[in-house]
Amino acid sequence: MGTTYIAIDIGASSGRLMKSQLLDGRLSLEEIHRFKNGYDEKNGHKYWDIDRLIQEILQGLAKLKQSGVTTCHIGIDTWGVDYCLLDAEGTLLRQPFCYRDQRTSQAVAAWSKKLSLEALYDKTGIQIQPFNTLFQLLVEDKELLKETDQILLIPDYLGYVLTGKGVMEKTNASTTQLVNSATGQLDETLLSLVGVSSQQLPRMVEAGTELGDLRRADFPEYDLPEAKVITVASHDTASAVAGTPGSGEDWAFISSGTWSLLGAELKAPLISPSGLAANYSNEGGVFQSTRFLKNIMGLWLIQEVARMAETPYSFAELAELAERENFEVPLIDVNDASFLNPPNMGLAIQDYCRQRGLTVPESTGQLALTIYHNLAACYGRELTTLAELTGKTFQNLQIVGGGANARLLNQLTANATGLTVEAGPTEATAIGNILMQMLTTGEIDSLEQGRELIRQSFKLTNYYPERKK
Ligand code: LRH
Repeated sequence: MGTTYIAIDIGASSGRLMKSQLLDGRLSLEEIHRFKNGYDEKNGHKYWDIDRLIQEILQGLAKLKQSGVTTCHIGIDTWGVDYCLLDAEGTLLRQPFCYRDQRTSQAVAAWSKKLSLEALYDKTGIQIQPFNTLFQLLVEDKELLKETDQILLIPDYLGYVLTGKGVMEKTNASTTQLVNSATGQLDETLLSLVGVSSQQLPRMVEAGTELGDLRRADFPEYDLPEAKVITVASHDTASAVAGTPGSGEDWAFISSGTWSLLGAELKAPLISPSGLAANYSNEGGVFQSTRFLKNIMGLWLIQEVARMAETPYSFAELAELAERENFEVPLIDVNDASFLNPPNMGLAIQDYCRQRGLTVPESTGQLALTIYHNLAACYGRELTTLAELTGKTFQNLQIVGGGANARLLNQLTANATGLTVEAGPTEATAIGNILMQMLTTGEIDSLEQGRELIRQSFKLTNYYPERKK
């Protein structure tokens, strides 16, 4: 029996524990446990229920033990930027804020009085987004910060709960906008400008290091397997790109989930005034690579339309409704700030169109078609910008994540970009998480080998640009 690897992969809308083994040159992948995620609203603010997420992880691990697995390796990845505040006893001081909370709506303006956005981008190479950890810390409760012994990013906090060891994993650290791109270390000036001392942050580690053993005795109410926790690429996007089966130099990617992260893997950061103008990020990737990418509003738009619809449509049904529509689709900017956290996404899109004298999508199908068309159009524009900024000529576009299943969106994307789209795997994030574990245990030797394994193990679907009729 080969080594059993468990990916704990939690995104903004769902979490899962996936089990994998390397058998006869192929990766197996089996879902052990899946659960919903989403922020809670309390006193007008948005928080993650991190205690529930921990219970879900423990339930999943107990299911694994019940199925007969007694030892395994574990890696954890989650969404970026958010963090937990801990006191000297390691107790959580408050449930973590969700990055969509309104508290940072004025933070970028407040920051610009301290240091220009140009200087901030120059130092970090990170896209200016109000929810970056830097801006969240700027508006953080200063009294609570005084009581804070350690600040841990979400996946690092989960690792800390399981093992008692606190670290700051590098790929996710880059999303904080507190890391100096030239040194790869936390930037003391930025830290002092947000009122945090480097003593409050744990040591930084590379993806692919052992964290520690699962402290089973801390969870007597669960029957858990013996496990070694490995720090993987703990930022979900970093794991997703590690789990993207691109080969050669000329591929771009879209990690398509709640967000669409569109970009390319580079050997070094690319920081320039045009990168800032186009708002591209240089996020840290595995093995010192750079994920040069842009956050695009993504399937959040469709998730929110589905959530507010009177009929509980599945995403496949929404796509069918959209395909049946025949109306003049309005051109909208999917990244407009009004779509970040509106109470009702359908109404927000209608208001946007009305204010600009555009055709107003009325039905759920029209709204869905508007979203799909405009996401694809945005991908088309951004790929042109990406090619200009990087000097690359892209041959194909790899789409991974839940959105790799969105047939209509993939076809519209092939049409809008003029590129062959290779879609899949949908579980690229969990797979990237597992590949980093296998690289740490020595079961595979290189990321290239891992990406080749993905091609051998999972079905990928091609979409080709259609000629206009
Ligand atoms: C995607 C993601 C993205 C971040 C956002 C907060 O899940 O990690 O890379 O920018 O969530």
